Amino acid sequence: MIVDAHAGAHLRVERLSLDQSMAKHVGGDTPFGAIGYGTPAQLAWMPTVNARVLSPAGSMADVWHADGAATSGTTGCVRWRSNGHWLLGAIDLDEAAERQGLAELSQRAYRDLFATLDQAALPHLLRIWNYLPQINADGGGLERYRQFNLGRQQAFMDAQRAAFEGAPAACALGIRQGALSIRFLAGRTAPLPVENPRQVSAYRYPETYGPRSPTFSRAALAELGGGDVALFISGTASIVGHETVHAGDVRAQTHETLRNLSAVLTAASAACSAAFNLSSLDVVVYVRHASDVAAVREVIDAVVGAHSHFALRAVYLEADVCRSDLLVEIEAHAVAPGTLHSRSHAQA
Ligand code: 3EB
Repeated sequence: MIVDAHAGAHLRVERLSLDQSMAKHVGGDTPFGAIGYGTPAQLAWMPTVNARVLSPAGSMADVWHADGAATSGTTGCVRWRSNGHWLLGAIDLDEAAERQGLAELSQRAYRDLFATLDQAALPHLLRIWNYLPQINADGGGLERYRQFNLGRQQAFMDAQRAAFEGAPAACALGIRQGALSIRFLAGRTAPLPVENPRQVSAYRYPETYGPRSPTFSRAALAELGGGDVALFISGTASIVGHETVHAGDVRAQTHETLRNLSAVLTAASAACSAAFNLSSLDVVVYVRHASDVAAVREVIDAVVGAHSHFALRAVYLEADVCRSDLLVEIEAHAVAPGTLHSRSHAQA
């Protein structure tokens, strides 16, 4: 019997409106998975990001496609979907119902996340999306984002996962209410982490930002099969070194964030043969104050181009950023043909 060892090995992604993604579902097979922005909460194959969409196109989804039979299951608090090559997972944990504080809940969420990867024999995290209710609120003497960082880093260390160099690409945003929500994508081969030379690595932030540092790399490059390379850029904000710059000025923060995105792109481009550029990124723009959207959009249009893929396909969401002085944060992904350079080459 001839078995096609490559069936399902190629992962693709497309950004669609909610209507377009539902048509994919009804018209044929269920897509491998999706992450919806402001989409209905009950779609099992499309875990939602529970934030208000501020862009005119309304609810959107990043829909992931992979051939081969996908199976769904749960491991602890994780709901997952996998075809044996790739795994998309979702965690939604309500603090009140679970009667656990945010640090403990985050640690448990990540413990179950790693158990899911072990069980599926898909050890490598490509990207994690974290959403915390009331991220900047005090949680008994420690800001809730800092509590999350405590539990997350502890779980990485308990699972003997890289909590510093080699941590996955991620974002962490505040939602008004609801559950602690974590979405993640994993696969068979290790991504190549990328840092931003303009910024101190987040896992090396000084203790003034909390007792345990955030566990993420600025970006990661991953081979998606079919000769494609994905670039996952973590949440990126107006931080230079380790300090927030342009507090109170959303336009200047947007300019600085775009400079940081460009710097990450340059670093990523040196580590692979794929051609990535700013104007072709699929971005999510998180804005703390909905009233700032017009100003953020003006800066993006001026710097990147009003008719760029970046500007036209951007999803704007109302969300709190992890430092109370940050007003805007942008995350991105892109896929292009190419291969990764070896680790030693990338770090040379
Ligand atoms: C920053 O650069 C902004 O805790 O996973 C960005 C991306 C941020 C990911 C995380 C936090 C995280 O520190 C905040």
